[in-house]
Amino acid sequence: MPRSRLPGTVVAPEVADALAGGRAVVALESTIISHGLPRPGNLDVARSIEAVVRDEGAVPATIAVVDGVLRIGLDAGALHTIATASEVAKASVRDLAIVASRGGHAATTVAATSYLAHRAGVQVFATGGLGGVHREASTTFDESADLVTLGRTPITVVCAGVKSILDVGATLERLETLGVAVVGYGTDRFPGFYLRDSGFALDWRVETPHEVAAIMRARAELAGDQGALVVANPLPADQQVDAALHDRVLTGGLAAAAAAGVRGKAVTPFLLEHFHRETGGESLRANVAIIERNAALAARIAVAAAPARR
Ligand code: PSU
Ligand code: MN
Repeated sequence: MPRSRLPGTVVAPEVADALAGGRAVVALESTIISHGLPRPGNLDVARSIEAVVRDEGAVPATIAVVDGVLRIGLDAGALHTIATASEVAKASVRDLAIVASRGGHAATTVAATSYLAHRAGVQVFATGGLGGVHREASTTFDESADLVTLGRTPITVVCAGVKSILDVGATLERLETLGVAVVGYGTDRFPGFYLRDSGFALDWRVETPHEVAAIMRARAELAGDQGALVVANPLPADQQVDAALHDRVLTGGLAAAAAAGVRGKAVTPFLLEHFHRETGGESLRANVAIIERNAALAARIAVAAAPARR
């Protein structure tokens, strides 16, 4: 496989060709596959997200560390490894060199995926929900490194907001402080992942992939050190998780995490697992719908923004 000019990095040939030709590429996150979705169905979801991106005319580039190699675009074997291997670390930016030096496997968070995608020249990235400020962060200091990385990485990230397991208001304040732009896709409200509306308003709303592409071009012209552009894409009303079920499971999950003494980067996977178990599959259904919808929108944005198109 050809090595790229990026140290320690292999860009899949199909992705490298698309980038060189100015065609649409969408980066995809791998922590949702390894740590955010239950096995064994996670592998099928990983494949279906890639298929959705292709159906919309873009090339998928799932990002992960496999056998110590940073990979932009995974072949079938690498995707299988990330979805099924017994030891797959959850890597934020600070962990990448450590995993690489040990020759291990790691899935990349929103932070690490954004960082590697931007470095490889990929402009659009689809994920489920961003990491953010955890509840009680004022005493635990638990704030996802996603935020600070998005503050210095000029990439367009399509997500469904952040989960209600976080302090949504504090997360929005930190995004503002860090210079991360946020637009609602067909909404004036910041989405709450399982719920269409987190209860917080947004300043900006867009309606089409072309509007997002125009903002991306304007951002490139303005240049300078820029943060990310977050495109917040809510679930349609009829695909949300029932609000009463959601609130009940959230309360139970937060109590269970506290009782079990779960800390640090284990908190998010613990709460996601709790949701999947306690909602009897409802949260999983919503989670898969969110990722597929975000992948489709990201692909349409990537197509609208691709240099080869203009
Ligand atoms: N939020 C979700 N699902 C996820 C994650 C966040 O709704 O799977 C994952 C993403 O990879 C995100 C990471 O980047 O968790 C944030 O973890 P932490 O809070 O430990 O930074
Ligand atoms: Mn954390």
